[in-house]
Amino acid sequence: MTRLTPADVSCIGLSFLRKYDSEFRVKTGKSLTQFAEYLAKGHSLKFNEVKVAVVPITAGKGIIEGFSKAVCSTLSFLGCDAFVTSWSDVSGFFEAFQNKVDVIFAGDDSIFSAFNLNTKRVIENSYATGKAYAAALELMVKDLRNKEILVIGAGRVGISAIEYFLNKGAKVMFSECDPDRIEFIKKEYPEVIYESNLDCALPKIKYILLAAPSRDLLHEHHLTSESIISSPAIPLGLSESALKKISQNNLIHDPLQLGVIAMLSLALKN
Ligand code: 2YC
Repeated sequence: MTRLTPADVSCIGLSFLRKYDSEFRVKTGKSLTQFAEYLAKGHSLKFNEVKVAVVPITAGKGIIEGFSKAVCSTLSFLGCDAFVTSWSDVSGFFEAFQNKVDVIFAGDDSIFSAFNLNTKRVIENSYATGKAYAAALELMVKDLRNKEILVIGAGRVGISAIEYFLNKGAKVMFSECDPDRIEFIKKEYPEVIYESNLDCALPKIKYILLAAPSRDLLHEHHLTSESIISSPAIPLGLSESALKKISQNNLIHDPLQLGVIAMLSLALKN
C-alpha cells in the first residue's frame, strides 16, 4: 500500500478543500457533501451532529506529519465536529472514548479505517476509496449501463471499484501485472475481461479507473480528448504528455480527501 508523505497532505486545509469542492462540483455535478450522501445511497447524513476523533498512530513507520490534520480538516469541511486527539495510539483511543465521539479514524502502515462506535461498522480506506472513485467516474460518465470501463490495478482499491461498476451494469475490463491477482479476478469475477496489453485496450476504452500506483503508466497514445479518468492511485500514473492530452475536467485525483469522505459516508450509512 502506498504510504503518503508530508508533502502529499500538507496542503489539505479548509481553503484548499473549498477550491477542491468547487472543482469537484464542475466535474461531477455534486459538491463533496452531496457526493458523501450519494455514496450513502441517498441517506441524509447529519454531519454537523457527528463527533469524530482522529487518532495518530506511531506503530511501524510511525506518524506522517500532517496526515491526521489533513483527515481532520476534510471531516470538518463536511461539517463534523472533528479533532485530532492530543494522545496517540491506545491513549488516543481512550481520549476519544472519554470525549464520547461517534467515529474514530486511525491508520497504521497496513490499515486506515473509520470505526463507528455506535453501530460497530468499520470502513477500511481501500474499500471506501475504490467506491468513491468509481462513483466519481460514474457521475462524470453520467450512466454506467453497458459502458466499457477499464480498471487498471486489481488490488483492494481496484477490486472495490470493479464491484461497484458491475453492480451498476457496466462492461468491466481490467489490467494487472501480478499473476496471482489476475487469477483471483478471473475466478471471482468471470464476467470481467482481462486486458493483457494497455496499448491494445487504449484508447479504444475511454473510461478509466487508474488504481495502480506507478508513474508514467499512461502516455498520450493511450488517451484521447474524450478520455475520462478517475485515479485514486498515488503517484498519478499519467505522463506529462498524457496530462496535456486530456481535459482537466475529465480527471479526478487526490491523495486522501475523497477516500476519507467515503469512509465517513459509508461508516455513517445506516
Ligand atoms: O500519522 C499516522 O497516524 C500514520 N500512522 C498514518 C499512516 C497511514 C499510512 N497509509 C497511507 O499513507 C495511505 C493513505 C492514503 C491511506 C491508505 N494508505
